[in-house]
Amino acid sequence: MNIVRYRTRESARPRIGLHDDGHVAELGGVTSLAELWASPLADLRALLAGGPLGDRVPLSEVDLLAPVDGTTEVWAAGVTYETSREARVEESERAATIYELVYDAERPELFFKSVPWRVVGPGGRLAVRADSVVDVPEPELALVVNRFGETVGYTVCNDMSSRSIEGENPLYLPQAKIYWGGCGLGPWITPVWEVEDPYDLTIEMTIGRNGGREWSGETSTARLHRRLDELVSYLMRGDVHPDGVILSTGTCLVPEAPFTLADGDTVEIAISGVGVLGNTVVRGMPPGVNPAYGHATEGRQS
Ligand code: DO4
Ligand code: MG
Repeated sequence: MNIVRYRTRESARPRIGLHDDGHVAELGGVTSLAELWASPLADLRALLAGGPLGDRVPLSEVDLLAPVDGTTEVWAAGVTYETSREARVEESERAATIYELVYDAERPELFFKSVPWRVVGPGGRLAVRADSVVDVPEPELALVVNRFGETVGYTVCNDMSSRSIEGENPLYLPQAKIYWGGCGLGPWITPVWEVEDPYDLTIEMTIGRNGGREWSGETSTARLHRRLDELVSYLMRGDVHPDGVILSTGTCLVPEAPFTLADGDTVEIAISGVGVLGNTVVRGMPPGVNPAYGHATEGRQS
């Protein structure tokens, strides 16, 4: 069973529901995911077990939205796998040692990644920046953490990254990581009690180009260099997250240079026991995506 944020084809209203066995049913009385993350884990579990459900609708008849809303922020951890440390050292000639230092340090690297309205959901368009030359998707297990710091679920995150901008200077990290179309989440939230061992999940990524397979790789969360609760505890230190928070846990798959994403590529990330997130990639912001006009962007989900 998974928690979904979705729309029916008849109405623009985002709904919260449960997905099971290829069907979706609306969770009565719940209007946002954020309100679910304001409850303790035990109450969430009781609600999902006994909450009033609407009619079951085939999944194919609804549109899944990015599973994040309200003021729930998306954060991410960096250099939590050896592969990521090696990739950053390689791309960052002048500041390579900072990645080695953070890999071994007690305090993890945590960075702000996205506000909900900027997150791209399943099937949506992710982007690479027009002013970047080397870009990769980063397939990551993301934790859904409630306001009390309890991990209540898991989802798939694509932490899109500009390797050329970050590689030029690590102080450019926010520009390499936070931009229109730079964060994918979905397809839903799998409750924590449905995943037996989060340290034994397979993560697969396939990048398609011109109808063929351009790159693919597979790894496991068993290779994580940090404990998940340790990452959460640092995120909750000295801060509050009243609507909960999503914490992406870092990448272990980095397509080797000179690979770079191209306009029209597809990216599919599958995490065993959690779900599959599929998106297409555009280069730059398409015409019409202009916040100055108060326009909803592709990434804007509600
Ligand atoms: O240090 C920069 C970001 C690293 C990152 O996003 C990752 O390891 O997944
Ligand atoms: Mg990352």
